[in-house]
Amino acid sequence: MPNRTLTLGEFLIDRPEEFEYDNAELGQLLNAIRLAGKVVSHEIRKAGLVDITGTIGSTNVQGEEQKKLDVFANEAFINTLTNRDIVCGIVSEENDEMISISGSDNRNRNKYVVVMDPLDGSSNIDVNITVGTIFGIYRRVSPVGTPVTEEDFLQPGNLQVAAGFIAYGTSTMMVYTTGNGVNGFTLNPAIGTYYLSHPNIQVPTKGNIYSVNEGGYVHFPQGVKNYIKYVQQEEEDRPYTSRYVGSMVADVWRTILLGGIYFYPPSTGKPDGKLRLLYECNPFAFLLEQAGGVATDGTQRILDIKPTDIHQRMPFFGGSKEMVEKAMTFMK
Ligand code: AHM
Ligand code: MG
Repeated sequence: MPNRTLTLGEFLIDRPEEFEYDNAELGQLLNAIRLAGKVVSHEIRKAGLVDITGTIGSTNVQGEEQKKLDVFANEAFINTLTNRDIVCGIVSEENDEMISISGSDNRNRNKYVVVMDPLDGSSNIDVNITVGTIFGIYRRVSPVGTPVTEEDFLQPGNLQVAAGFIAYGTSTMMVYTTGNGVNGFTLNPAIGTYYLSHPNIQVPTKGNIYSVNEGGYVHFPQGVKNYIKYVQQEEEDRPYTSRYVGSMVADVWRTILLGGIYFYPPSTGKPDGKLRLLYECNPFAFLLEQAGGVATDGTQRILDIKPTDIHQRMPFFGGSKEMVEKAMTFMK
């Protein structure tokens, strides 16, 4: 039986083995993220009650319309991390350029950079469906005390020191890894405390759910079409069940818990798919692998890809080991 009374705060203090180095600094950084998550959760719970779910008319770097809550979440995370003087730079889906944080003495001595999608799946807010914050944390490669550079963010995902997400669903949950397995915490909103609810999460090696936006079928490569036909065949344990929320946080979390495969393939209009390598694919790839799952772009391990652009897109196939490996045989 898991210890149901262990809080995230206690967990961070009790498990120094979670942090390979700089225990205190990385712990403080995760504390800042969990705090901003509470602020965003509180705001999201008011959606529909106040005039906050409409668009504000501006577009972000991908040319998509921003929602007010996207902007709120982006500011909540940036302000929390900046005010606590805990990182030297941030890349956010909502900001075209990387954010360089100068630090209290204009010589930023912080070691970490954060990549994040402050509110993923935000088109789902107006219809009361789960959205989430996705984050990845890296050690900077530029010297401490100098301004952050793009190279600090263009590191392969296998160099993440921590990654995770906060899901704002039927409950608010924070799930993260520092490379020592994956643990999930559920927020008790009455007292604002996250409790360890999902210790040492393991992805089943096989499941029976496939998750993809099949509306794009005609534009998928032949290998992806063939794989979709395969999962729909009446043979052995197939056809699989289809589930697609359209919020990566919800779709991948379900895949982690129940097993299955989630994919966002390339298509004729989107040769690199839709998902962003830095702050969508890599954090989930790290979580999946830490929980015994697999994440690839169809042919290679996501975590080994060296990014070339901070907002780069990448096809994504993640989930149960046996299922992702099977899907890859169709991509060859
Ligand atoms: P966003 O960052 O603009 O919200 O886009 C990412 C989201 C993912 O959460 C989700 O899996 C995907 O877009 C859904 O896209 P589509 O509507 O093309 O299926
Ligand atoms: Mg997103």
